[in-house]
Amino acid sequence: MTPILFYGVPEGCSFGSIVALEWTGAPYRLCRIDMPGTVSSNAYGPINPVHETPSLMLPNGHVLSESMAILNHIAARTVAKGWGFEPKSEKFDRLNQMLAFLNTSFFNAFSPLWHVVEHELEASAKEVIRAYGIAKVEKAHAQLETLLGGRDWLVGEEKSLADAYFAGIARWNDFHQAVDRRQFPAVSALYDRLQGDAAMRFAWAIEHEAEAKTTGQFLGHVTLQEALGEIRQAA
Ligand SMILES: N[C@@H](CCC(=O)N[C@@H](CS)C(=O)NCC(=O)O)C(=O)O
Repeated sequence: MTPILFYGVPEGCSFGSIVALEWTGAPYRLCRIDMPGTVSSNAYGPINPVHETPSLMLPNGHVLSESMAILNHIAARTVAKGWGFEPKSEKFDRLNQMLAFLNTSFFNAFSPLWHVVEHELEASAKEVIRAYGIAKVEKAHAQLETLLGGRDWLVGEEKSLADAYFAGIARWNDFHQAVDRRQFPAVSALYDRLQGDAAMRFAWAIEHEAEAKTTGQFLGHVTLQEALGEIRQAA
């Protein structure tokens, strides 16, 4: 069976997994999951019991969740193409380090800002939580600037799956109007460099239901019901 990526909209961190699938070039399908509606529904439970996106249905019908696990799964299968690295190599460690930083410090820095958007709160509470969130986002950007050390890409001399994941989260800064990214020149340059990438434009178009031109092997969308049917059949 061709893998299916369950991606969340709007503004999902699944964006990086879509870009990773495009870059690495294996055939895949997509299943669109609205948040918070469909993702919290009972129907989605068999896909991911913790009700989050992304999730990836594998060729054997088993489902893998967590961005880090999905990106490492994709990387491990595309070592020959240069997307993954030999387990005892420096680049293997570096990719894991960057993915871990992005998945914890960078991702979580935005949590207070999402909380303000997603919950009804007193204006004074909103102000305090938003200020806390902005401070966290600023700190995470400063840390990433240090980790980049003036390099063009997060891992090595070429773009990697960490850059794909970065792009999907870094855009939340624009959504929340948190910090001026230009304060962090290497992070800002990385973000801008990625905007011109065909897979980034594809992922954006998919999310916005615009005309999307694959440069990988995207084979189309399936509904959640169709995906569940395939998973049941494979069990
Ligand atoms: N640790 C998980 C976090 C996934 C996560 O929080 N996904 C969000 C979208 S970025 C989600 O599905 N939220 C559910 C909701 O909004 O109800 C991962 O890295 O994949």
